[in-house]
Amino acid sequence: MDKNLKPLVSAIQSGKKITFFLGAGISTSAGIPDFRTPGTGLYSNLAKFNLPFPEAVFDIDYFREHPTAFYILADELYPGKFKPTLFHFFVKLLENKNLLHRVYTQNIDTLERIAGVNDNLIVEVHGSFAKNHCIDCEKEMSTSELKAQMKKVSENEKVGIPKCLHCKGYVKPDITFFGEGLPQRFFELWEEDSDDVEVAVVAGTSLSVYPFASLPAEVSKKALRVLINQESVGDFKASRRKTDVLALDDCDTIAKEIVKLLGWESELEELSIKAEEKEEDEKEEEKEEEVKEKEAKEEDEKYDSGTKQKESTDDLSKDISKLTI
Ligand code: CNA
Repeated sequence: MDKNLKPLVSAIQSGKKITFFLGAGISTSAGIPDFRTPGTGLYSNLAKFNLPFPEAVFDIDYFREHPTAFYILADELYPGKFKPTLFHFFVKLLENKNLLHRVYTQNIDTLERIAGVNDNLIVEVHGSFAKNHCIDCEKEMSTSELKAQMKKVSENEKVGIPKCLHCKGYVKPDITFFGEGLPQRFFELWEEDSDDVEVAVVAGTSLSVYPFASLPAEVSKKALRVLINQESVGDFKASRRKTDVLALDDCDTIAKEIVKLLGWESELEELSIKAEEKEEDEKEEEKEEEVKEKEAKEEDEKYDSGTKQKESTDDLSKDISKLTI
């Protein structure tokens, strides 16, 4: 095992900024399967969908005809169910130290944001679940409407398929499918950043989806490149540079080692505790909101039935008065 982390630690200590290139492997310890790990990866577990080929679940042409497979998967993976990993907090810690240049992530789980990394520093190269659009008329649908429609399950369906309120076309979250273009923000920022990468940390990715997979090869020869992954991949395998650092192990384990070498362990722990507290507060607020909504609904219903009762009493007294007259 090659885990010579010293060059990376020295670069961090000398104030060099890190640019991350991330993939599904940094989120597996959160309970989200990656694509390609044999046995546990999503592609090994797609048999239940009877797909013509595994990638079809994220293929725009297949989605147009058969949106259910994607929505069953989306229901399982929808953000909100998962917590950031130690690796995500490591990224956040670097931001706090003003040592984070940018995070290019292929992940659609938004765990970088949930860990608190500033939106401006994140480039979600393959989009995310943050917004949704109709695939026909391109009108936006709010996430609350999308989630409500996913919950509207009819017979024989596991998940509702959201349809556009304007044209009834299928709606999908803005995650980039095979056959779609990448977000403009990616091209703009990579144009700006590509010459400025001092330290490139590539983590948890098989580097097999292009154009993302070619980014590590595009960074300057002067930059230090580090691969943190279970296996050697992409340009690190095909065109390894003399100065490359390969840390072939679990992402969290390596992040822990780096943080230990930097003496930042208590700060990392504090970050995850704070995030946990924040999450609990948010859950508490959500619960309070639900109770308030329920009370307001009950109040409305009481009012409605009171009005109805009054109306029927009024009707009755009218009838009685009619009778007496
Ligand atoms: P991939 O092709 O499944 O590769 C994952 C890589 O990570 C493999 O090389 C694994 O060996 C490695 N790996 C897995 N677990 C660990 C770990 N704990 N520590 C270190 N290495 C590990 O996934 P890529 O990200 O390369 O593929 C790009 C796809 C995956 C993008 O389009 C994503 O949208 C898509 N994806 C995202 C998520 C997510 O958002 N969490 C989940 C699944 C797939």
